[in-house]
Amino acid sequence: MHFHKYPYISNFEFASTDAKGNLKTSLGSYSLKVSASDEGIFHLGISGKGWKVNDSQAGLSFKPSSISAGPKLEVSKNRFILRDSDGEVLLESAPRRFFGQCGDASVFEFIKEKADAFYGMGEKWTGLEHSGKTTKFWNTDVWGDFNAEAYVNGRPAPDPVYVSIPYLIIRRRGKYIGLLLDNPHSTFMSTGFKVAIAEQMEVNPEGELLAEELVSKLSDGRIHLGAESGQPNLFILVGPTLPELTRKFQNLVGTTPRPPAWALGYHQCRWGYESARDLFELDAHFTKHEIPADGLWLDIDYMRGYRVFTFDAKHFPDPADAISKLNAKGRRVIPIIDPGVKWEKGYDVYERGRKADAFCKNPQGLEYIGLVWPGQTVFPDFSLPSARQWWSKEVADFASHGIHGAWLDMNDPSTGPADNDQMCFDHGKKSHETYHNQYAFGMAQASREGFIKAHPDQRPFLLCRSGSTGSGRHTAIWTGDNYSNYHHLKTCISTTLNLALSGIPFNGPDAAGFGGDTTPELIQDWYKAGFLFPVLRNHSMKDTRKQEPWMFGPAVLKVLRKYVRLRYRLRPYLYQLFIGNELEGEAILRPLFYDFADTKGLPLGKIDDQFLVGPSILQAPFVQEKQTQRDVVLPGRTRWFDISTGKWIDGGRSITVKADRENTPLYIRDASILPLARVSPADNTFDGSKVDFHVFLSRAGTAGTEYEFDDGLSFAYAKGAYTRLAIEAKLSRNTLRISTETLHEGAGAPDFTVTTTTDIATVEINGKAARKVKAQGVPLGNYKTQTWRA
Ligand code: NBV
Repeated sequence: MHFHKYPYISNFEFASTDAKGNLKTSLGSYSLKVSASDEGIFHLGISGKGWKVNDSQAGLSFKPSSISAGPKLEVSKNRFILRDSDGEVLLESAPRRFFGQCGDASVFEFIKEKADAFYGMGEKWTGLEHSGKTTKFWNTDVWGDFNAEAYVNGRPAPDPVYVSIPYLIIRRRGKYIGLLLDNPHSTFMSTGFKVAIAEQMEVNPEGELLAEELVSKLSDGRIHLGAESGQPNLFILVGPTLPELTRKFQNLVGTTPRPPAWALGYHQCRWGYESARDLFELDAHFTKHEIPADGLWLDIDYMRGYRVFTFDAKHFPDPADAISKLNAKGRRVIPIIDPGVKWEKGYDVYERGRKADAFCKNPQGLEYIGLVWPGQTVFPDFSLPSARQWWSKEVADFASHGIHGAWLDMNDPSTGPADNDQMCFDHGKKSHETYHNQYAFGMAQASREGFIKAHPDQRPFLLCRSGSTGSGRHTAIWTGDNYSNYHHLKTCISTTLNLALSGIPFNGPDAAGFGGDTTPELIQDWYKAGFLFPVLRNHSMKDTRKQEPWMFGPAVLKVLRKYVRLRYRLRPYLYQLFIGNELEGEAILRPLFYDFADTKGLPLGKIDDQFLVGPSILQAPFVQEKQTQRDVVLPGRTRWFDISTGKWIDGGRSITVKADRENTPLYIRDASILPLARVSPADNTFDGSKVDFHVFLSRAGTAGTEYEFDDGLSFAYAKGAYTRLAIEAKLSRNTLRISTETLHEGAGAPDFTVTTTTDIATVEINGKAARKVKAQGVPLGNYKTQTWRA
């Protein structure tokens, strides 16, 4: 597989349309089916010789209907035209350049406009905005497939990486359009086709060599979305706003089921944690240093000779006993699970898999063998329902040790030095390419089923390396093997934002870098930047400098602890964002332009070192080495509350802030109500019913939100065991009036306090004077507050 070479557009023959709407090329006639759903999503399916079936496992929720209102799509007379409901052309092709074929390969072409901006594309390490890029979608094992300069320093950034989601977001004239290729094969995209050969000659999309003066005229170029093989299936979504587009896209690919609250806690991992002793030691450290923590992770060394679903007896004489003791201390144990099964006669997991005919075959019909941690290994064929069934049973047996989550690694799939081309699917009948990008999806799906089988009343937490369209329904994703340096700290922001816009809101990087040695400065900056990322896991590679929070002396420990505690204080807010994704498809972390429009002189589309955590929190962390000050864009016609100073700042402008060891630039949007946990600083227990509503109102006016809680653990919420209330806060003069309305009460009544920032003389809660009480929980920032209760 070439990562840096792409099907060349001049080799494609562009199809014509006939009277019946079929597409014709010299290879034959292809049927084109255009359908639309009520939500304004269009599907274009092309089938015929060579493209008979869609091999996608994404399982999209698309219900065609006969809409009359909303956007309109016409594909006829050799052209593609998409119009908005008001008739404005949103996207179009040039005449007879809409769909091209080159053997098994296919491409869709659209005219690009000069001011277009591009986002999404799943996991990309190449920045936030994707203009002028040509990129492939093929899951890689980054350290195995690229050289060190690329994966350490991003020169050039490795591409493609672990997750393949061929979804392109176009921002055009203030509107947002989404294009998704529902094709699991190797796909590609380019956003502004302009090929230069040795920087001498330029070629336009039609393949003619251009004179200098023509190049600039045509540099608007074209947009291409194509595949090297597989049935062409394109979904077209019209926002028109980015939140609407994201909600539509999330509902199409499936939202992320609400995780257990402990998954949103702090996680400690390292390649090298291998035994019960290691985990008890970690637990003792967290207790001693009063850092709340939920997850203790085990890397490959806990296994017996790297055999999946085993424990080394020396390290874990009684795994269930050790795990239950740790669970009793409030810690969860999350072991790594690799897909490779040791190819060994007598090893029970291998024998059962073989009996179930669950392993991938090579073209000879023999078990495909790769070379990974356990030595020679076979690989489950997750394309087969029967193999997924077998795997989920193995997972369920393993989970019965008291395990409620797993770390799913190496599912790119990584087969070591063995080329995975020969790894075929469906009993050897389907090429590797058909399921390569979906391998991790199938593994996550089967693993989730296994956990639910073992613990039907508990939500599992899975963290997976690779993935594809829809993976978010089964698992969270961590962004693979990064490095302890500022390049990775900065780029993890754009990577996580684009993943969030591509249907994987539950993601995050290894904090403070996997490879290389972190430094006291870097780890502090990393925690300050990343403490509210959906996944917060400290992970590092064997033989690198140890990076547990207490490894850098008391001053650094103090800073790291402060941010972990703040995460726990804000966990109910994060939990709301996850509920918002599950129910509505709302993004969790978002770029500034998700909630705010550009204002004069303040374009937001390229800001890649700031982000929003839900609608109310804006972060602008220090992500450059030795940076002493930075500019912060405060968007919108609103005010922002600076938690470091307790001052309100007008939005719609950029300010300069100075670096400060203990503080990070973090702002709360005016008219927000943040639900906070009322827990003591080191406490990691979750009780959503005990909440503190922190009201941010800069002047007379109203703030409102909804708050939902459940047991944070089971599926009972799906049967109604949740409580949801609407909260409104009205400030006039210096009286704050809080009113709550219960929208649903399935998890008992909430016990809430209210925290205010300003010199408010009186607070009324549901019509009665509230009394001042002592605050519970760490302060959000350096400003005075007052807590009240009914
Ligand atoms: O299991 C060892 C590592 C793991 O720590 C890392 O997080 C994974 O991304 N694993 C890769 C396999 C070996 C990497 C060189």
